[in-house]
Amino acid sequence: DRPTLAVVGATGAVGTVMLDILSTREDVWGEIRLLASPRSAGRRLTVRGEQVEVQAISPEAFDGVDVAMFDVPDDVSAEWAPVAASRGAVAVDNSGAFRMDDDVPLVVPEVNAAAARTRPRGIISNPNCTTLSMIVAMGALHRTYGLRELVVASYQAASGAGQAGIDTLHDQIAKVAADRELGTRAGDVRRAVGDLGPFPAPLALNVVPWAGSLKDGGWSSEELKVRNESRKILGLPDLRVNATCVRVPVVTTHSLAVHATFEREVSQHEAQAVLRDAAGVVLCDDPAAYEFPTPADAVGTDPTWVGRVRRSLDDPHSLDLFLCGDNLRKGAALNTAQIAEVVAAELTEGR
Ligand code: 11C
Repeated sequence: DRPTLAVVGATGAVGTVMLDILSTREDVWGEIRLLASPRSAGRRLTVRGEQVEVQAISPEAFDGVDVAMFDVPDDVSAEWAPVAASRGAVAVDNSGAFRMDDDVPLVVPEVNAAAARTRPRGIISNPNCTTLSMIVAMGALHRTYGLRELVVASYQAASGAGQAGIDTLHDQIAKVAADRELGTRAGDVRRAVGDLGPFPAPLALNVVPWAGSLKDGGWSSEELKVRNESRKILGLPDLRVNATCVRVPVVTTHSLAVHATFEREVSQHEAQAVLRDAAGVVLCDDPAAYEFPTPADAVGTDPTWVGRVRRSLDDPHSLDLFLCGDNLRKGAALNTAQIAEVVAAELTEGR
């Protein structure tokens, strides 16, 4: 009598990782149903070692489903998550459609698992991958020191923009790889890469200080998500947050440089111990041995990797640190799966 799971959007960049995660984590599910747009219906995908045929999404497709995970664009979630909920499923949504709604919890199990129990609309939101790549570690430090302010610069991977982002980065790298003169004159890389794909500037041989859409005051939607979602997850509505979100030529794994200020005085060694002991966090911090997290080493793994932990030279209440997290795993599919497992445990308890 194990709960039935529906995965909506199993064919995208996050959905593909989701099927891998469902196939490798401890299995708490009965039936796993794969749902997608009519365009993808009929495809066969492998989950838990078995071929499952993708069904076209419809209201009836949610009948008998206990938990429905959504890895689809905002507008698709906005339409279908309420349908799933009206059919009796708990919707766990990885889009931005509901995250800031007061009656929808925004959940990171290591930080605020209990919030998942109060879901008046039957919808639970999964945070943005940039927020998720730092929030488990920042939650642990907050529990020890009391967080007051975050100043963040992100180094975001191409796959944050989905499969089109991955394909664009590889195509651009192929175009620039052979020409050793490139990167020496303004505009030469731009001319060489041609198609920019989902990015507003070349990503190969470059960094791009932009992700998301333009909001008031020159902020990007991504920067506001980091601020608003961190406040909601940590339960700190007045937390001061300034983020600058930057895209870098990395396929998968977001990194963040964080300057965090706390109520209490911090110590480097104590903060390292807090991070070492925190569930879901790996401390990788021995610069003398060149040990610090990098996307190339963290990709494909589940934890948040933290290194370069330093106490501010000018403020005993502040820490500086560098984090890496796989944006498709903890940043998206893994956290969604963890939330779904929290709900599954609750449903199984009640049976
Ligand atoms: C990026 N973080 O790296 C974005 C993608 O709100 O779930 C995810 C957008 C979101 O471009």
